[in-house]
Amino acid sequence: MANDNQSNGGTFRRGGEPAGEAYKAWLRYARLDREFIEGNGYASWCGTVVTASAEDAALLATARRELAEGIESMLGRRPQESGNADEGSFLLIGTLGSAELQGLTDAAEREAIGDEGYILRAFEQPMRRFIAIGGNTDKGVLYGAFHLLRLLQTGQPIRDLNVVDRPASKLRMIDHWDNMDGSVERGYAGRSIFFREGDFLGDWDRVRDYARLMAAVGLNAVAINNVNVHETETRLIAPELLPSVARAASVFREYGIRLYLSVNFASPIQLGGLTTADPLDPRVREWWAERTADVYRHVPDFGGYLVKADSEFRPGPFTYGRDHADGANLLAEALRPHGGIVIWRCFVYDCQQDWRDRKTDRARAAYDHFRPLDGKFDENVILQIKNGPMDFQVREPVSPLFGGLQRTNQVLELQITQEYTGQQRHLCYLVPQWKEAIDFDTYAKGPGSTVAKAATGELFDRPLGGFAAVSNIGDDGNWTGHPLAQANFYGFGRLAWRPELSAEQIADEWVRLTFGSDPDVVATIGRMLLDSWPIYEKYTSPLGVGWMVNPNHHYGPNVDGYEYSMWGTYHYADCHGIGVDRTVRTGTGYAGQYHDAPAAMYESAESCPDELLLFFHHLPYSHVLKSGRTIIQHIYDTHFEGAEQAEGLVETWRRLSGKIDAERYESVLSRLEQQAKHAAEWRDVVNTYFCRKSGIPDAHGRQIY
Ligand code: GCV
Repeated sequence: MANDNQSNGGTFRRGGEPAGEAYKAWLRYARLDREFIEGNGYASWCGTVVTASAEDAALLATARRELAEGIESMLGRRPQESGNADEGSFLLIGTLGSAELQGLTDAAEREAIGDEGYILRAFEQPMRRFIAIGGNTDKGVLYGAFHLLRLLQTGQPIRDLNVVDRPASKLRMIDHWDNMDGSVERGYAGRSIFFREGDFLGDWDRVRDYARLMAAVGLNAVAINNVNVHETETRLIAPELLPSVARAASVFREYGIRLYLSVNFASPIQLGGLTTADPLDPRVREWWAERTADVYRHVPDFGGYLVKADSEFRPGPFTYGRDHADGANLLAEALRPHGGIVIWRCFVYDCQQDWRDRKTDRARAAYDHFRPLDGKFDENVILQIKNGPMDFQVREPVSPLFGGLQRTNQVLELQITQEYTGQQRHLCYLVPQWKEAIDFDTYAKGPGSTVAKAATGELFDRPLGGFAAVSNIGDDGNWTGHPLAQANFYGFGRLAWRPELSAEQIADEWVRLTFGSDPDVVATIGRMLLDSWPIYEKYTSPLGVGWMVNPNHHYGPNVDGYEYSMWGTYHYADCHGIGVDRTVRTGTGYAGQYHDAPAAMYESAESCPDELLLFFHHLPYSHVLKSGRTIIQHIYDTHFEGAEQAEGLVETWRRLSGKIDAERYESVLSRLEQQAKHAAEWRDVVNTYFCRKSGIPDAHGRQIY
C-alpha cells in the first residue's frame, strides 16, 4: 500500500511544474505497491470507467476526471473510458435513475441517500464484475468517487464494497475572512487565494485546486470574503464586480460548491446612495430585491448572504431601533425568490464595555440577544453560532443558544484558522476540541439532545442547518502555513459530513492520505495530533481562563493583555484568586442560560468540570480541584508539563527523519522548534505572573522568575 514518501502526480500543477507534496494535501494519490495492487484486485476493478449513458451532468465529468487521474496516479495506469456496461470488469458511475444503474438499488436506499449521498457497491455477476458509484444526483456521484479514491489511497479492501452514505447536514461551509487587498483577517498561511490589490487575483487554477480539496471532504459552500465587509468588498454585489464573482462561482460549481458573499448591512447607503438602511423602509427592501436579482442574473445558483451585523463596529439593524430578526428577514425576502439563504451571525456583544463594570458579562450576550427572537426568523434564515459564548478560545463551554433556540435554523461556527490556538506556528489539532462541542448534550429535549443534532436540524426538525468554519487557507505553497494544520481543514470537512466520526479516526485517515501508510509514520503523527490540543492548553490557558494573549494580533502570552480593556474579556485575578463568577446565585447568571442538567452542573464548583472551573467560578488559589491539586499548583504543573511536552514533540518528529519528504519534514521541524521555544515563554510568563500575584511558591521548587 502507499508507504512511499513521494507521490507520482495527480492533477495538481503549479506554474506548469508538478506541485510539491505539501500542495497536494490529502489528494496526493501516492503510487501504491504493485504487490498490494494485485493482491487486492485494484487494477482489475479500476481498469475501466463506464459512465452511465444519457447523462450530461457536469459533475459526472468531474467525477470521471477525478477517478481517472487519481487511479492513474495510484495504480500507474489510466483507466479506459467505456460505454459498455454489459461485460468485463469496471467502475460504473452515474445517477441512479439512469438505465444502467436503475435496478441496482431499491426505493428505500434511494430515499436514504438524499440529494448528496451515494451508494458504493461491488457486484459480481456472470458476465461482469463492477463497482457502482451511484447517487440520486451527479453531486452524490462525485462524493462517491472521492470516497472510493480515499479507500484506495488508504489501502482498504474493495472486493465486497457496500457503502450507503449521506451527509448529516445540508450546509457544510467554509467562511473566508479574505479582504480584497489580498490580506486575510486572522490568516496565517500567506495571502488570499482569491484577491489582490482591490480586485480578483484571477488564479483560477489555484481556486480549482482548492475546490477539489473541499469537495473531496464533502464541503459544499464557501463564502469568499471577510464578514467584516469594508468599502471595496461592499462592491462585490455591484455590477462591475459581479462578472468576476460569477467566474469564481463557476470554478466552485465544477465541484458542487455554492458561492456565498458576506455583505455589508449598510450597502443601501454605501452602494445604493439611499439615506437609510432601515430594514423596514420600503426603499431599502426594494434596493436589496433589485441588487439581489442582479446577483442571480450573474450567478444563478448563488448561495446567499453571510452577515455580521451590530458586531465589532459593523452596521446593523440596531441603528434603526430594529432587531436582528428584522435585519435578517429583510435579506431573506430578497433572496427567497431565487432560492438563496441568509446566514446571520450571532456574534453580537458590547465591545465597548467598561472593565470596572462587573455586572455585564459578554458570555451572556448572544443568548440575551437572540433567544427572545426564536421563531421570528424566516425559513431561509440560518443563525450562525460560534461554538462557545466568547470567541474561539482554547477552551470554552458550548454556546447555550444550542438547545436554547428551538424554532430557528442554526449552523455551528468553528474556527479552523488558529487565531487563539497558536496561529499555525504551534501544532494544535482542533478536531478533539470540536468534538467536545458537537457531542455536548444540551438536554433541550432530555438526554441525547446533542449540539450535533441541534446544528443539523434533526433535534427540532428544522429544514436547514449545518456546520461552518473559518478557513485556515492562504496562498502558501502548503495552503495552511503549518503543514500539519491541513489536518484541521480536512477534519472539519469530515466532521461536517459525519459528526460521529472520532478525532482518532479522522487523524488516522488524514495521516494515511497525506503521508502514506508506514505504520510508524501513521502512529507517530496520529499521536502528535491527538496530544497537541491538550499540550497547547497546558502551557497557555488553565481551567477555562481565556484571553491571556497580546491584544490585537493575539499571539503570545500577556496575562493582563485584555484585563483592563473594553472587550469584556476578564479573568479578575487578584492576590486571593481568579475566575469569573457566572453562577446564578452570586454571579452574572450565565450558567442559568443552559437547560437544567448542564445549568446545575456548571452552577456548583463541586460538579463543574475542572477544565471549565474558572470560566464559571471565581475561586481562591488554594481551592482543591478534582485532580487533588490546588488551582495554583495546577497552573504551575500544567505549564511545566506543557512546555516539556512541546519540546517532546520536536524529538518525536525527528524520529521520522528519512520517512517524510524533506520539504514537509523541514517545514514541520522548524515550526515545532519555534513552538517549543515559545511554549517556554508562555510557561515562564504565566507561572511568574501567578506566583507574584498569589505569593504562593511552587510545591516542587522549580524555577519561576
Ligand atoms: C472577522 C474575533 C476576531 C475578529 C473576527 C471576529 C468575528 O473577534 O478577532 O478578527 O472578525 O472574531 O468572528 O467576527
